[in-house]
Amino acid sequence: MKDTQPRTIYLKDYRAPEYLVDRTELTFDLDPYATLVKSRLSVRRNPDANGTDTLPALWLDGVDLELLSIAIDGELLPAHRYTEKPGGLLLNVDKSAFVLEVQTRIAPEANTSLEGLYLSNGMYCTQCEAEGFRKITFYPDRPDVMSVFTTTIVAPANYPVLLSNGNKIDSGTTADGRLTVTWEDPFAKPSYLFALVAGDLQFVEDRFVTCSGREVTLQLYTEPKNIGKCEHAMTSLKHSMKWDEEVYGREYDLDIFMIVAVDHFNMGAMENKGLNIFNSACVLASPETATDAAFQRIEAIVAHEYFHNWSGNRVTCRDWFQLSLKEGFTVFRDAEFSADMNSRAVKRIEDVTVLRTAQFAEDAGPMAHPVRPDSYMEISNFYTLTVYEKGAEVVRMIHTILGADGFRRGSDLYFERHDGQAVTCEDFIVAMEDANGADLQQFRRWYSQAGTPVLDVEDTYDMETQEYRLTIRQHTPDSPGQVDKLPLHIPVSIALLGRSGSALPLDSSGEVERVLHVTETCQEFVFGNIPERPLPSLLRGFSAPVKLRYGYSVEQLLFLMRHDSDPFNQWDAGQRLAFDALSSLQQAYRNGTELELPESLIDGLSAVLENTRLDPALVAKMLALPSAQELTEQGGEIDAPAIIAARNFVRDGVAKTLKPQFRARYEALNVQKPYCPTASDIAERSLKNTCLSYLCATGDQEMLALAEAQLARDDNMTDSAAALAALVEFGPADKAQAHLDAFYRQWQQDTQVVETWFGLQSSSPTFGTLDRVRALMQHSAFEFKNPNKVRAVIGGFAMRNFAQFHAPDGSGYAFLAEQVIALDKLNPQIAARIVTPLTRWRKYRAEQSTQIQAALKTVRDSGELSRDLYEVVSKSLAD
Ligand code: B3K
Ligand code: ZN
Repeated sequence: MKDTQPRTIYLKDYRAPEYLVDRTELTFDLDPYATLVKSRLSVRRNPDANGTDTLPALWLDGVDLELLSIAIDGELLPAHRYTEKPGGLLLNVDKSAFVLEVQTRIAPEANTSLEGLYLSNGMYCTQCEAEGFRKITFYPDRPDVMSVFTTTIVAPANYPVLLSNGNKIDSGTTADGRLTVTWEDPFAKPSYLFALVAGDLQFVEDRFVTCSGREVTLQLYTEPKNIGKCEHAMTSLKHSMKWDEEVYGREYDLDIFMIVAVDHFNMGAMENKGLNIFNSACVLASPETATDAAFQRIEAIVAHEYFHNWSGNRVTCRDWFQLSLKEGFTVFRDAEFSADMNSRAVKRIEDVTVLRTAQFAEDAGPMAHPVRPDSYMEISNFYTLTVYEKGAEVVRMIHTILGADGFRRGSDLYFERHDGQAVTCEDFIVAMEDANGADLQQFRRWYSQAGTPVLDVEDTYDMETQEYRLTIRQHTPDSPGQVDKLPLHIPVSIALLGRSGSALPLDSSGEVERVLHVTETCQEFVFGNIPERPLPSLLRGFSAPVKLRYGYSVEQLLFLMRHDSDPFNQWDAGQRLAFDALSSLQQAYRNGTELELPESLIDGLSAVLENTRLDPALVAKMLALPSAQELTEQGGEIDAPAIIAARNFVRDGVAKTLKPQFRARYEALNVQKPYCPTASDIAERSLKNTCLSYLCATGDQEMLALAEAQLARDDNMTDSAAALAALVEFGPADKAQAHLDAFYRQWQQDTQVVETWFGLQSSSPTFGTLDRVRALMQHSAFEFKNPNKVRAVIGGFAMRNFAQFHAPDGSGYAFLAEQVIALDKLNPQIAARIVTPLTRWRKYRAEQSTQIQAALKTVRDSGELSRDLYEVVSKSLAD
């Protein structure tokens, strides 16, 4: 642990930049160990900076750079004019406008943090968000300094593809035979959107004609071996471009849009202006190698990065506290896009599952922070589920409050008013208010208060007056640094179901669904002319990111599962039923009493399984029991063995009891047809494979043979991976190993499939033991410096293998601590993320809690930690 703590940065300390950079001209002379970077910056005093007439010193951020020279207006600066400090350079300035020239040397080959300029399989690439540009050259590396960039790249002839942002304006060969290309991006941008790529790449090309008739060239670059895996991303890109024109009126602005796939990448993708860089796993797909989930993820991420061109690039963030301004909004945009392209209900269910499983846990843990954080030590730690997913829910609530047309008026005004600016979440809300004459004063608290609000709902019905009353209480729990929270403005969408199952009219217009605006700590809503005691369908479509409590009986939940016209609530009723049953079973397990199958749940699932009118994808979602991870969010102390025992008991019971129905639906859906990633085909495969998994859970040889036959058919990765996963989880270990070996032999040349293969083993609750995980780390295809491999093997075990990670001897925790310590030396961002399961120690029962805390302390005491890891570990251990 460090003796001196990293500095905490506060939102309240924000100051406008002292200097602006109108133009940034860069030249890169590429070399793995000694890349020369020359920058020529047109600097001027910021007229809006608060300050005196005397010229302040100019601060330039810079990390891991070798400074070669500095000149102002062509004159080399003597050493007394500047001071090199940790994290940058302070320059004495005697003019209010000047040209600053800086030369630095960097070593991309030595850069394992994958931030700044680095090499991936011999390809040069960059990642600058949030603060990676300072690893390339000295610069005011903050998003409110926006500049027009020109970039020249010089490279040996074995790097024929040289890319940067904007339009290519020049290319040629130097006297010594090296290649040179110059790019210019006419749109002023912050340094975090800068990108450079150089390699021996191939590309596929397409075109898109925008709504105003301009033709845009679309190019997708990969290593030659992957060139056959680009079609889906290209199609997704064209769909995204069209959707953004139709739904938001946003047209693309450059003549070219490029995407590059790289194997070494810290996250999914990056929206660099005109030159998006993607993690290969989030862009490359073919039916033989990618699952349906991968196809849908690619469509969503391509859309997300493309949408950033407006929500993030044309209008960017003033400072990093405003990150959700671009991320929350863009996640909302991509979610709506995916909902329009696929099943809206299923997309919503998937997003809410992530939110309730992981974001709620974050909001209740030591790193809890508001959607707009007040402080941070390391901004990379704030690319969180709260900023992204809860941020998107906040935008969704604005959409619900203002309606689709009002929201569009607001977004039009926001883009028009702030085009070319670096702005704040407040500016976004003000645009929404101004365009609609709306008052979102109280709503703003969603940006500043952390924690998941809890709504307690009670109701009464008076047969005589035909009045139905709903009483809603809201409460937001304390979180680190925040107590006594104020009531929020919460839109709660509701309907009232009558005995027949249909929704009762709420007023004379026949309206059957209404958004209640909950703004008080305790509030009553009265509905007149309700002819019978209704059953409320609450928080329809999950209209707010809250925990809602209402004392539904088992019968009422079964009724909602059958009749609710809101598919989300239909699904959620089944989840509540399962949650209740599983929590009673956990209690029984602890008491040592015999476990009994919950008949009502079986009845509910049986009805769902036989309902051929429902979207098969929704049926698959309704059949899935809450994951072990979701069950940890039930409240109370987490008892890992009890969760596992209860869940396995119900799963096996459901499998055995409903085996004939699972078999029938499996057979009906198991038809041979060419693979197509359409919503309806994806839906059918998801139900088919859900049935297969239950069938294999019976352990019955005949059922395992169905999976073997499906694996042998081998015509698409969705079916192959599902069959293999079922065999690995439920079949005998020796056979599982044989299938895994054969699968590896077949796919060893394909990086993405090998990653799937790793993940499938390390996350298997039966097969993925710690010994096997350690063995996987010794496999020739495992690479500690590659985040995808680390996420697949170590992340698969620690984050998706609840049973093995929580082995009673604590070995899983000690293993994770050991890996985190090693990773921190190479890649702090990945280390700080993968440590997450250890940060939740307080939630577990006594012995586990002590073991997890001890593992975390091992990390803390292991020596000097990166700023990233220090922040997470110290906050998690703080009293
Ligand atoms: N904006 C990037 C995330 C950058 C993360 C930096 N640590 C990807 C995205 O959200 O679109
Ligand atoms: Zn984003």
